[in-house]
Amino acid sequence: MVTPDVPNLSFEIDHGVKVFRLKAEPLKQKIAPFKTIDVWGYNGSCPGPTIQVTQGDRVRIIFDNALPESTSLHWHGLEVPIEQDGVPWISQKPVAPGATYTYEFTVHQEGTFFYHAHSAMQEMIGLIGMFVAHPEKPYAPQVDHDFGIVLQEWAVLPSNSVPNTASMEFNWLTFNGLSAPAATPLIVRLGNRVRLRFVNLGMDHHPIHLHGHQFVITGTEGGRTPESTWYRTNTVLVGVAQAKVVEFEAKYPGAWMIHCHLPHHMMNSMTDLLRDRQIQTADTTDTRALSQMETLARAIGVEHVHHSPIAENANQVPGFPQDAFMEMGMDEAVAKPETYGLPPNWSAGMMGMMTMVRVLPDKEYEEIQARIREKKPTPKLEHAHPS
Ligand SMILES: [Cu+2]
Repeated sequence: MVTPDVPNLSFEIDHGVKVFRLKAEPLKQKIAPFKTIDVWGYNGSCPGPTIQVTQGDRVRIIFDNALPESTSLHWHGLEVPIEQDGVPWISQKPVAPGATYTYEFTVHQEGTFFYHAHSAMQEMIGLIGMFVAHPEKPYAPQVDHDFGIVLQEWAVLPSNSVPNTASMEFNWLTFNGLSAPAATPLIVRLGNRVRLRFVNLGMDHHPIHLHGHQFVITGTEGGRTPESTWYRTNTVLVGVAQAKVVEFEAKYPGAWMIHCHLPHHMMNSMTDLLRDRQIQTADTTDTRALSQMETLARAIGVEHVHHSPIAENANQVPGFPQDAFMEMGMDEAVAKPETYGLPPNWSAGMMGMMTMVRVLPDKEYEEIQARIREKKPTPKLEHAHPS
């Protein structure tokens, strides 16, 4: 199981116990090529590194608190003894800044869980990570690809870097700590069976939609669901504090979107764009204004602001513009082996809580896997600026 853009947490074995080390600390997180924010995470990552164990494992987590305030670790969904539950003052004393605390329990469950600070604002500034317990006996049918995705949302005003954790208005939405198009595409082989595990710790429920395929919901935060409950769908509501696991056969080749379908969650820095939109509305045919906007955009890593055609009389149409100036192509800024071979300006259509599953025939699949192994950069696109 892989969590794209997030590392796995390594462990050592001590007399049969899997020993993990987690450190909560403040971090700078580059959520988009032109946006770095201040978050709190674990071991240099937000969301924190993924813990993977096998059902039946005894685990010990040695936890260091490098935050400026007290915290604790809660094992969300896991049936642990009360003294391991990680709730300040109820099941333990808070872990003071600079202090170390050891958790230890046996994982008798299987499924998709997570760990997080049990303090509301700390959750909203990023203190969450995935905890996956693989079953003793593999699930049937077996999958060829298994991906984990943590859903988070941030309220960070333009020119600010510290999320407002008390806000109800979110303008940056991330999969595994990255907004589209920065999130790494999921690479799967045509004909393979794919599992996606979603975990949500935020203020909103996210209806996650997959293009071009039907999936079945095979698990929740409570573990595997019986096959008799599986039904075909293509959108799964991942509620706050929930995990949802879906599986599908990757039957159709292509770059298929996976995204939250809330319209405002399919945007980046919405407040920025709305402000810019008003400027543009003054005279959208003013090419000078547009080139100024392009220059500004390039300074922050955006290759161009928009390339979709606009009607001659656009300014006379009530409601214009809607999405005309939302496109922000940045293929080069987000290029990596997993984006190799996508059509020019692909990144212009990717924003917010969004990624894609690239279903690739053998030859293309092997080519990208080889590039990933060799860490080969994606060559500069010949038509990065389509006209
Ligand atoms: Cu959403």
